[in-house]
Amino acid sequence: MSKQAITLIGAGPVGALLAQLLARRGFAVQVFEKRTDPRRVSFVRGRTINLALAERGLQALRTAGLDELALQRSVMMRGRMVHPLDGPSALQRYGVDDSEVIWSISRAGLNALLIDAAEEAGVNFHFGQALRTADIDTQRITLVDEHEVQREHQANVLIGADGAGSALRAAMNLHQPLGIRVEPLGHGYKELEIPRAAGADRFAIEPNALHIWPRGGYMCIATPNITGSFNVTLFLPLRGTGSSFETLPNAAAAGAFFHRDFPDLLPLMPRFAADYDGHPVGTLATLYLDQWHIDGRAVLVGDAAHAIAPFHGQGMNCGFEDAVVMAELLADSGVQVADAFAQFQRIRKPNADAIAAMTLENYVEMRDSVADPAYVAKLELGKRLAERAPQHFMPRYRMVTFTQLSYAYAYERGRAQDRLLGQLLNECSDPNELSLNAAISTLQATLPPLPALREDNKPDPVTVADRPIYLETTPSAEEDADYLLEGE
Ligand code: FAD
Ligand code: E0Q
Repeated sequence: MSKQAITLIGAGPVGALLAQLLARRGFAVQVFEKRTDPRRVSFVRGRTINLALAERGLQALRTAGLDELALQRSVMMRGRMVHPLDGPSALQRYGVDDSEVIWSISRAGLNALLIDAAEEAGVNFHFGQALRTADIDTQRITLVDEHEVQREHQANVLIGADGAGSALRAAMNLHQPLGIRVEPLGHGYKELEIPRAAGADRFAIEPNALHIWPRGGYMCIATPNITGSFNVTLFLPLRGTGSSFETLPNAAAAGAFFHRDFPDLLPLMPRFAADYDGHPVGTLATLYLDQWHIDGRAVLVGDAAHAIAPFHGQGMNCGFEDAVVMAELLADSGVQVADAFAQFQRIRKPNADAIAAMTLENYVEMRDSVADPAYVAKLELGKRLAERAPQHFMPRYRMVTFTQLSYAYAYERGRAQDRLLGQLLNECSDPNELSLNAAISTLQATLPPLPALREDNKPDPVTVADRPIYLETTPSAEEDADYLLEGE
């Protein structure tokens, strides 16, 4: 019996991972990738951005048997190191301890690892082959190489993992409007670098952190590389009379801006001028589609279906979840491909919408709210409730970053928790004055318990959209009551 053939467009992180998972499930997978083989080019400048790998992405890599390899190439980030304009920098831990950390990994390195693994599983890669057109009716696609030499290919099952600017999405949309909506953020980004330091230390600043220089309407971040250097990303409005890429078009103009707003960062970047003038401004947007697939013929995954802003570090993590769900659905032999695609959209779209929304909120929070006393009071009370009533309260950042609870659940639960915090603090503005016991009983009376915790203290995943959001297993009445009896 011949293996079912699948054609994938794009060998980015999501395409390469999905290709491997499908090949391991017995599919014959062909991948067409516009760029040259990332393993053969010695050094690609530009998009050597690091990615923050969190629990969801790591779990997908476990499924693929690649978690250890990925972690070996990563640098642990315990939290956000915030660098204010005046005053000392401070680490805000992401999790409760070192079991809750995220990992900085080079996009290129991770991509190469995924392609190697996919090839080993039997995937056939065709590099330097860009999708030009796709005729959904005849299921024929046209590909072009760098010399514009065309090639045709019959693709009966077509999966687009070709990123935010997806060519397959454009072709599908010609066949049947997908309801594409692009919401530009109005911000762009530029990649800079802190080189590896001389001497034994290697790292010029704390290696085990994601560094943030928040400045209101804009910010810089830096993430560590295993080699000792850091990738720095400047996020800045594209236009406007204030500080923007429009008013700071080149290093000559941007130098003074950095000198004024990032005085501790600028001296760490000896190649600032060359990087600023040499690297393009990337643009950022959120992408929504009503329809991710055309019956059983074509479907979109990862950024091609739902590109989001980068401010929660979840774009790739979300795309990796897509890949696991898609491979599982397609491998179910009792299900028609069209039903698998429909099911995929039904399961994943609410989650993609939720992380898109939470990411935009995280940006505003990071930029503005850290200084807002009402926000800080909520954060503080939330932390205490999470300590004292872990079955009933979990900070949203933790649900998103360190669990596999669905994004849709995290969004909904986060909103309910936030409303409750507002209510509690409304009644009593000083969180130190608030009776924690009373707050806990209100919490328990208002919100159902979180999904049950596994032995490793993490809640079980709630991945399927139509499963009840609140788990069947609830803590016993006695356990519940324990929280009420604990003293302050
Ligand atoms: P892509 O990575 O875009 O890959 C698409 C692939 O398709 C590419 O290889 C491309 O060459 C190929 N392709 C494109 N067009 C064609 C064509 N016509 N024919 C054939 N091939 C084609 N996510 C995180 O999880 N953590 C982070 O910390 C994080 N930080 C980010 C920071 C920034 C500044 C940005 C912009 C994004 C960040 N993201 C992060 C998001 C992450 O980069 C994306 O979600 C992820 O790369 C999506 O993977 P993908 O494989 O779907 O698409
Ligand atoms: C993370 C980890 C590009 C990027 C990636 C990230 C994060 C941020 C700010 C950015 C969010 C946070 N964050 O620190 O709240 O947790 O990935 Cl800008």
